[in-house]
Order: sequence, then structure tokens, then C-alpha cells
Amino acid sequence: MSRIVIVSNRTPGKGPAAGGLAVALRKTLAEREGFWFGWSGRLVEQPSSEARFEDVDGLKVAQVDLTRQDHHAYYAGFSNSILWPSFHLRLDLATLDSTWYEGYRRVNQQFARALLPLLKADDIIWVHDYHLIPLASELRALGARNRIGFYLHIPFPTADTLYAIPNHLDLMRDLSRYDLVGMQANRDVAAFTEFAEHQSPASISGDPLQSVDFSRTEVDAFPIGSDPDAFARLAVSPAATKMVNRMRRVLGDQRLIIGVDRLDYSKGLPQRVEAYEKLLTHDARFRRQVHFLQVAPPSRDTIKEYQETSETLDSICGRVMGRFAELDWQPLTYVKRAYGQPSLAGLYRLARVGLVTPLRDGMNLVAHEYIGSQNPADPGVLVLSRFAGAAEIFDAALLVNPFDTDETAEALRLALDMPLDERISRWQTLMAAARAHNIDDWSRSFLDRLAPASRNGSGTRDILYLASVA
Ligand code: ADQ
Repeated sequence: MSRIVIVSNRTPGKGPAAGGLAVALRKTLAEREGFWFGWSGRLVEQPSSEARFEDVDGLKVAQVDLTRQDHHAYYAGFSNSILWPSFHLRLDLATLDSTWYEGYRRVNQQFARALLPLLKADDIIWVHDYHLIPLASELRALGARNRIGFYLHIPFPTADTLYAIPNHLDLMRDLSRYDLVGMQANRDVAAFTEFAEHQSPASISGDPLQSVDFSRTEVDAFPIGSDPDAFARLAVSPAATKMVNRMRRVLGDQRLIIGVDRLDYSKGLPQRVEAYEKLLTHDARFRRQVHFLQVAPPSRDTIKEYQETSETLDSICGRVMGRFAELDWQPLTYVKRAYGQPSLAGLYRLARVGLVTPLRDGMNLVAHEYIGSQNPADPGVLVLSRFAGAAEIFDAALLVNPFDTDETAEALRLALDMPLDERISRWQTLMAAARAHNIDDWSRSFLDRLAPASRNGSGTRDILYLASVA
């Protein structure tokens, strides 16, 4: 059986894996031979040309070091100040610095040069996320003929936004160098297909010969998921129970509304607090009866737009506290820190409402985790943004437009008033969907599709490919 090589910006660290993705991919590598490749997390004077292998809790990991300058241009710059905002349709928050693209390309070249000598001819390579779009091109340019797949964890932008991204034609050509491109949701595949089928050479380059040829690239939706049954077990584990008891002492009889997100402008946090404020304004019976807990650990906090989101959130939470808090009642708790998965699972289970309202999101795993953690006999209600990829799977949630804070406030009211039988029937549908989209099946189905046996017309791809890079 071919080895699997997983490539991502960062390699997993020691200790319990933080996210479901790392756990699932570790499992894949435990079942198949292979290794994980990526940045070590170290910044050095001279970039490493060779990767160092390390054993990370039994996982084979190959790592390279980057220079501070390259890392800045590649990570905080092109990846997170251009690609992240524009793929989330926030061109207004993008910084179009033309110097970053070179650093982004250089790091992808460095990855390719360090990875190539480690490859066997039949290795299957699975590249993750927007930091590494050019990797297949760079590997192909060095002669790699392996099957290479790419998975985009974030949404794919609409065509007009894509045209506004500097170097978008290079990026699209880079995507065409993959054998398989996986997206989170059907809407992403539709946006990609719209570009691929209707790309207008005049608006791209003025030269019809330069339009991108996607005929050798398969594109499909592979919605990621979690392990909902593992969350069900975690939610009643001793560590979860300890957390729940702590929180219960604070809550008393109040019902809990929970939000859990990285502190990112795509997650719609200010709008969410505003919706909660409207609930308390318009429906006074909820005062002293509910409590909103928002857990939001800082993320990418060297980037100005992230600092501003954090300040905006501080100020809105302060406003709501100022308007509604009393000596013996606080409307909300806002915690800027990360918690372990058992603690989160316990809190999800305790919460009557899971408030998951990103303005745009590839999938949103918090929605999956919230569903998995519920008590089947007394489940909570998921209020979910229709602009999260998860909305394509979880139509039994209360779906909202997160920009419309009146609508979200009304969904909160419906969720808090929802009778038990409706909560149970909605949750059963949601749990069945979460199980049907579990993370193990996700990685298996992507790798099955990428496997050489699944290619159309055996052998012809490599020949075509060489013709196109010659
Ligand atoms: P993220 O944008 O990070 O992921 P999400 O899918 O919600 O968003 O995953 C966040 C993960 O971090 C969850 O597993 C959650 O439990 C964890 N987390 C969040 N807050 C935490 C806290 N305070 N403490 C501890 N853990 C916390 C990107 C894309 C998503 C896509 C995923 C996976 O932006 O759209 O769903 O990748 O593909």
C-alpha cells in the first residue's frame, strides 16, 4: 500500500492533540505508513534546506525551519492578511501588500525542495489549506509525479472576489496542478466551478492562451466533521463534570447560551453579542434567567485587524454589562482563553443553546462538537449561521443570517422557549447528520478518491502532465 504524506503549515506537537483534525490525521498515519511534513515552529537566520525527522509521540514528523522575514510574508502576510480575509469575502480587511507574494512562493519552494528527496515514487501526498496552494506546482517543477491532493479548510471565494486577489491567476493555475481538490461544501465547489467554467481570459490576462486548464483536476466537496460519539463520552468524563460543577455554581437556575470560537473577525462575535443584547432588550423575562458564556482565545494577534476585533468585542461586552448587570446578576461571561476538549464538551452539554454564528466559515467544527456533547434526554438547541459550511449538513438547526441581529435574537428566543419534544427530535436529526459526516470517514473518503486506483484512464495523467510542464 502507498505511503501517505500529510503536509500542513504546522506539524502537530507533543501531548494530547488539540483538534479533531490532528487526531484524525494521526489515526490515518497510524494505520498507513507515511509521515507528516511542515514548519517546525522555529525561526532561524538561514532557512533549512533539509527536513529533520522527529518522533512526536510515535508519529513520524519531518520539519523545516523558516527565516523570520519569510515566515512573516508567508504566514501573517500573504496567507492571513490577503488569502484569509478575501476567501471569507472580507476584502475590506485585506492588506494588499505586493511584497508578500514572493515570500509566500519562497516558503512553498522551500517546502518542495526539502520534501522531494523524502518521497518515494508511489507516495500519496495530501496538502492542507491556503498556506500551501502552490506546493503541487513547486513539486511538479522539481519532477514529482506522485498523486497530490489538496484540501481547502476555508470557503472558496466568489468569482468577483477571486479576481480582486493579487496573483489569483497563478493561484488557480497552482490548484490545477493537483489531482484532487477537496472543498468543505457544495457552495465552494459551485464557486470554484463558476470560475473554472466561466473564467474570462480578457479579465484575467488579456491572453486567451493563459486561461487555466482544469481538465486533469478533480474537484469535489468533502465536508469535514468531528467524532460526535467521542464528544458524547467526553461530555460526561470526570474532567467535564468538574468544569460543569464549577459553572453550575455560578449559574444556579439560569439557562446557559454558549459561544466557542477563535477570536477571529470571520466568527461574527460582535454581531452575536449584539443579538444577545437585543434579546435582553426586547424580552425582559430573560433577564436573570439566562447567561451567555463566550469563550474566545486570541488568535493571530500580531495582525491589526485581529487586535481591532478584540477591542470591538471588549467594548460591546462592556456595553451589555453596563446596561444589564446588577449587583447579583451578570448577563455574560467573556473568557479569552483556550480550554481542553473535556472541559469544552462539558460546557457544551450544560448549555441550552449553542450559538454558532460565523459571518462565513469553511465548516465550523464547534457546531459538530456541540451536537455530539448533548444529553439525548434533554438536548440543547443549535443556532447556526446559514453562511457556515455546516449549514448544508445541519438543516435541523435554527438557521440564521448572522448579519441580521434581530433574526438571531428571535432564534435565541425560539431556542430558549423550545419544548423538550421538539428539542429531542431536532437533536436526533442533527446527531444522525454529525455521525454521517464523522472525521474518520472524511479522511478515508478523500484518500480513497486520491488513491491511484481511482484515477480515470490509468497512466495517461502522468504523460499529459509532463506535456504540460515541459
Ligand atoms: P477554525 O476557523 O479554527 O478552523 P472551527 O471549525 O470552529 O474553526 O474549529 C475550531 C476548533 O478549535 C474546534 O475544534 C474547537 O473545539 C477548538 N476551539 C475553539 N475555541 C476553543 C477554546 N477556547 N479552547 C479550546 N479549543 C477551542 C478552520 C476553518 C473552519 C473548519 C476547520 C476544519 O476556518 O471553517 O471547520 O478549519 O476544517
